[in-house]
Amino acid sequence: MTPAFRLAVSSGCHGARSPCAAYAPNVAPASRSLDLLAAGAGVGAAVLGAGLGELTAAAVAPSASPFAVIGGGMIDIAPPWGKDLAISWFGTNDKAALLVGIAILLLAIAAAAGVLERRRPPWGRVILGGLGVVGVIVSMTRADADVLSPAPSFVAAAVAVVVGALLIARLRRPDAVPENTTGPSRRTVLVSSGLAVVVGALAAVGSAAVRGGTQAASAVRAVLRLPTPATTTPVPATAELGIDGLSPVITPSADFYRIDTALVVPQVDPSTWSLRIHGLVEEDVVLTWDDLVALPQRETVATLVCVSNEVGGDLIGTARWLGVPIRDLLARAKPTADADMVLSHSIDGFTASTPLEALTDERDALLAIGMNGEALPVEHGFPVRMVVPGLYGYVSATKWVTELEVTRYAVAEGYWTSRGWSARGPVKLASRIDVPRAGARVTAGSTVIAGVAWHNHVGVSGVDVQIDDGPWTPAKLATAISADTWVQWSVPWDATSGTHTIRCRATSATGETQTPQRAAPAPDGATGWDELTLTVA
Ligand SMILES: Nc1nc2c(c(=O)[nH]1)N[C@H]1C(S)=C(S)[C@@H](COP(=O)(O)O)O[C@H]1N2
Ligand SMILES: [Mo]
Repeated sequence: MTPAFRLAVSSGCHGARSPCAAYAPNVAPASRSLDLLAAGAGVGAAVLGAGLGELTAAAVAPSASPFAVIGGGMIDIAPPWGKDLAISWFGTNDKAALLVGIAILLLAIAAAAGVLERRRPPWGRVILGGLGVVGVIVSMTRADADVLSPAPSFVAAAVAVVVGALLIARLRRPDAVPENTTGPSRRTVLVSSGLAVVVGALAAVGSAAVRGGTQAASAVRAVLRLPTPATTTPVPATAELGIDGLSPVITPSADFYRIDTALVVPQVDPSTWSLRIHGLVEEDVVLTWDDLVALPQRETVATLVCVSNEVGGDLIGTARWLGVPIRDLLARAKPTADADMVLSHSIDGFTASTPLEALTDERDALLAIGMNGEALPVEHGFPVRMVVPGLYGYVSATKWVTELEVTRYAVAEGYWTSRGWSARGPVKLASRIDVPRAGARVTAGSTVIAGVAWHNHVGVSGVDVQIDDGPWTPAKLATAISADTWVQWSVPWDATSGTHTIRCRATSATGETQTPQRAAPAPDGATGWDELTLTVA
């Protein structure tokens, strides 16, 4: 007979429906020290579960790590302002911040579940198990889910529930009553919980090692030979002003900003990759990697910018892209006359809505396989992504692309459009001050102000700089590589001591001058002049 049952009988309650038999004996006595131990046991069980879940993921379902699944689900359901806030607070570290946030939240829930499990079993188990069920369901609904996807979340939850229940049951033994603070059960629970945390952490570290060994895409990428381009875009020597601290006109791939919804970078093997063009077309087209690399390749230079880029922000870069014009591929499929949009699909479920016209007009919209002379870095879309001059990334630059669905704006929308962002996203005219850096030490005397300006696929005709309330001074422009790229600019400055505010504004090739009107990035890109206040010594 369990102590609980004996208690129930001796207190005179009978029958399964009797409220005191069902609940009262289950309520453990209040005790701060026992609650603390129970919270610790909850945390131990959760860390062990999470660690073994990560290990399972690394071994059998790389994209279904419980953390990635919960985080991915949160990214997908987050309100648009949430994404905005995350990017403005954490920039390209937004994913790390999300994972840390999830870890803290899960630990708090696990501690609370532990306390509850001691006081009112089985509610602690129900909460941990419930989290597991959510993980399993979300893992099965992700775009890249397969049969093994639920396994990591299932393992994590099962371990957490069983270990948590076993540990906390010990805290309900007769020797663990509040009055007895030295009973063996307490010690067992304390030591076991600590051990669970250590083993869980080791499993998590181990999973990173296992993952490193199975990064399928980077291994394939390392030995891949790219075809030589049939046509290239020259980069004039005068495109680079050679000023210290000024963004280089071509951004090294390692410094190129990364923005996407993928917590675990998709691992796509070129040998199994294919692109399907379908929808409002006369002919469905399927293209394999071998088909793609056999086509004449073009190397272009284009600036890519994120719609979330704030005034003065760094979510922008310029690269040499190698690929095939999307126009030629669409010509094979022959879009029907009623089509006005191409919804590109990534293997991870992300979608972008690109105006059909931007993919069929004269611009170099590419299905790209190379970046700066190498295969695409895995996090920049390996093996194949889109790059469309003139449009923000969220409506055009689909990474790990596998499908072009020819459709209409009236019937389909892209990932960010369904979250409140504009359906079409032409890049706005903008300019940024790079030199001097904010907070830099500037001494009085002759120095230089420099930066970059862009109006993708339109071109920049001039940049003016204003110091304090002085006149606008035209900057010297470097040679633009093309209308699809940003351009460097500079002006000499005879800095006088004191505090100064520097502003810049660009004028586009069509004569439009940047508006001073400040607008937030949502829903279609920020506007306003970049401005820097500094003290000259
Ligand atoms: N598959 C996928 N592709 C994507 C995204 C994404 O979330 N998933 N984000 C887009 C956005 S918002 C931008 S700004 C660019 C960024 O490309 P980069 O990371 O190579 O700089 O990728 C685009 N392509
Ligand atoms: Mo973006």
